[in-house]
Amino acid sequence: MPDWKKLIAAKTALAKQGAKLRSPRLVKKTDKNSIQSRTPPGQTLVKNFPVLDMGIQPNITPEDWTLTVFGMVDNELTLDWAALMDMPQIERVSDFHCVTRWSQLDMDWHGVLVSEILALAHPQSDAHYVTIHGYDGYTTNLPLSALMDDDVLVAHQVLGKPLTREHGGPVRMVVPKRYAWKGAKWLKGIELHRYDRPGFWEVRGYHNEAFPFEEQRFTDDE
Ligand SMILES: Nc1nc2c(c(=O)[nH]1)N[C@H]1C(S)=C(S)[C@@H](COP(=O)(O)O)O[C@H]1N2
Ligand SMILES: [Mo]
Repeated sequence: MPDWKKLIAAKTALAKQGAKLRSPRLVKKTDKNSIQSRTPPGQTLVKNFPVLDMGIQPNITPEDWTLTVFGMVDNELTLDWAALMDMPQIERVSDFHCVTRWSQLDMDWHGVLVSEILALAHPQSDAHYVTIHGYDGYTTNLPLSALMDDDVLVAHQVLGKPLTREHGGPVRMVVPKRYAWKGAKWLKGIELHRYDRPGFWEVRGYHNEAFPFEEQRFTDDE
């Protein structure tokens, strides 16, 4: 078993104090307004896609993988790899912002719109919040409406290749408008609720909304 207390303390310290990343290849600062305006306050651009998780990286093959949509839905469903591949495949290029203060721009995610998967499940009218579950036991929470955005994907490919295990392969979620902890790696379930239920980091003081341009890192960062 990993030493949870130690891991959590270390990660929280990293996010609070700023970037002491192991060896990020820092992107040269440019004068380009577009890049500057796309970089949230307190973030440093990187090009090397660091790995961030609790140190448990479940080994899920496409054959093993399923995604279940459950809770307040009229049509609870489980998709396997073949079912996911049968859905419309899209690409979305978006920016990735980790609360530990690195951002990587122009990530080319491939996958399926979460809104399309949710539509198949027929959310009940009083379902307003979701818990996203990972195979490592990780959870994170969002308003259901946040998953309807056109850039929110169940993704199986990035940077031109299938998602590696360390980055959440075979399938993860990406929610580009929020800090990256809102996107579960090794995606296993989407659970719909009437009321909000804080996830793994959210019960440990991370901000419930997590908008990077508002620097909503911790609950006390209003
Ligand atoms: N299942 C799961 N998903 C997770 C995490 C995790 O520990 N478990 N960590 C989150 C955090 S804090 C970040 S910053 C991103 C990092 O994704 P990456 O490792 O692909 O960079 O994954 C998020 N999704
Ligand atoms: Mo993170």
